[in-house]
Amino acid sequence: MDSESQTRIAAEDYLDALGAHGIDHLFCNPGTDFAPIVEAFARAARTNRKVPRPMVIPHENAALSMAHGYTMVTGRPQAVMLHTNVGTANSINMLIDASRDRVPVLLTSGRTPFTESGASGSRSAYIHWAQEMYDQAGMLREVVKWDYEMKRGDQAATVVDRALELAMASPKGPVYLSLPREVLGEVVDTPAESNRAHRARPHAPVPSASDIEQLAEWIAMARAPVVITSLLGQDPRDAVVLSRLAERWALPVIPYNTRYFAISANHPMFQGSMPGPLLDDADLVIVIESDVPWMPSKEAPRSGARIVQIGEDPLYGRYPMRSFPSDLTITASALSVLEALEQALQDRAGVHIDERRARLVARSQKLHAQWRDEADRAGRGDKNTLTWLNHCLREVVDRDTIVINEYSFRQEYCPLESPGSLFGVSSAGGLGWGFGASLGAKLAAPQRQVLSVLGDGAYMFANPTACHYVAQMQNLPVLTVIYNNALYNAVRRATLDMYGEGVAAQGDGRLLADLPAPNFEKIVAAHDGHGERVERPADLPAALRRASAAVRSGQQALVNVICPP
Ligand SMILES: Cc1ncc(C[n+]2csc(CCOP(=O)(O)OP(=O)(O)O)c2C)c(N)n1
Repeated sequence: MDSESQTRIAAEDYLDALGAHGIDHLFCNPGTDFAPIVEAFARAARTNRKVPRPMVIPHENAALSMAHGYTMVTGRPQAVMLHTNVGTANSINMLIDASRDRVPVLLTSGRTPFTESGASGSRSAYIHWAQEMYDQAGMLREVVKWDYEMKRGDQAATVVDRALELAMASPKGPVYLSLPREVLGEVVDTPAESNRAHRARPHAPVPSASDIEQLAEWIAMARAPVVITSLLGQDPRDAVVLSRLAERWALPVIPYNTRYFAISANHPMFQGSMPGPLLDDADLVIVIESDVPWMPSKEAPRSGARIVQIGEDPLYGRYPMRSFPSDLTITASALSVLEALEQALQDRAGVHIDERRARLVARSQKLHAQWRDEADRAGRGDKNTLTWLNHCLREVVDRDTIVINEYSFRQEYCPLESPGSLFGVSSAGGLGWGFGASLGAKLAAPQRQVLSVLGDGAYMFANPTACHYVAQMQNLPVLTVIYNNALYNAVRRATLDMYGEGVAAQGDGRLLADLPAPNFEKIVAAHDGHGERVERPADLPAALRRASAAVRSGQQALVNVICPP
């Protein structure tokens, strides 16, 4: 027996367990609680054991959004380790985003040593007393599916099994594990190989035959159906089947606040991103994976319309209040419902299908003409606009590009073609996600161009220095395009919406919303990146092309597009 196997510590078992579960990365922001993890990584490097690759990410939100980005591209959960209560607290914004969008991640953090002296790993730094909490997981329990504190060193493998089986069970989501330093440092026996208990994982739910029959019947009879989606496309196969169904059955699709690619804007059944116009007339509203399918304070389906709610958790059991009506509620994965519907509809004839198709194709052509006109007009204007920015993105977006959207991307002006090519900020709207997610996506798909389109506010929430640093140090050249309206426009809109006749409206709702438009392009330059500031519409296409060329040659790039409101 060599000296290392005599002193094998629990942290080694723990890293082995992560490796055995196919976790490629441990995104870390370390502290004094990490000593056994550092030792275990050092030992693993000497023995070539399969363990995750540790990466230091200099802000916790960036670490978590990177894990999110990696998983949304690969489907495989990753692990994050942060420093005790303080590091964990810093990450909760991104944890809420992941939680609401059902992205599995194993979030872990050290727990300050519980022994004041006497054990290996006992408290040895001033902070170790003040960092202790009565219930460290309490601050995030509401947004994880499971939390646990490892109690003994010999638990490492079973605890990781348990964490990941729950993270991956439908509906997926983050889980949390705290790791006391003494426990990670415990000396454990050399593990017997392959003593792992077999644990078959459950599949996502599938629909009942009778529900599918009912829905197929309603689709066949409907005069004006509409499909509203938000999370559909999380599994890229969803979009392939939806596209076929929409084509065959003349089903208009509205990806409303979509976080994934559900359908291409070039598909004739893509009917814009707002449900309002079609909702007024619809007699069948099929909501697939959408927590908020319309804004009830402003619009609603007409009375008598049949409403169907479909999703892995169609009641959104973790949302305190949600009261969208439903005539048929199906707990099942989007893919299983779409595939079953395709089968069930095969032998039916649609009553209004020809009329429906003619009407929707004409509507689509009209919408496309409008969007083109808007873009033409925007290009002739004297200032950049959201429309022009999106239209110009066509210069650099190809079929292989991954687009990350934190507010400002619109397929209407820059249609995408490929399932798995679009990812948007969570329905929780915790800003600061996009930049880190783009780094995670690039790590997952190094051969693809990754473009994130961010508001200036969203960019600043991402701790941009930390993200540019990661792009540089980890060689992750991503393209960041900032829609810089020098404003928290969402804040301004909310003020004007509620107090349009109020005193705040006299200042155009800008109180607490106005921002300066700093030279963000100089921040990327500080990290050896390519940065450009674009004031005039005519200069934008070439600037984007230069930035994309820089990215393709391995340099991160940022285009600061000044879009005065
Ligand atoms: C972490 C976090 N803090 C605050 C907010 C509230 N908020 C919503 S939108 C917004 C403004 C975002 O600004 P920007 O990205 O520039 O987009 P714009 O509203 O100008 O389109 C803010 C502050 C939030 N969503 N998330």
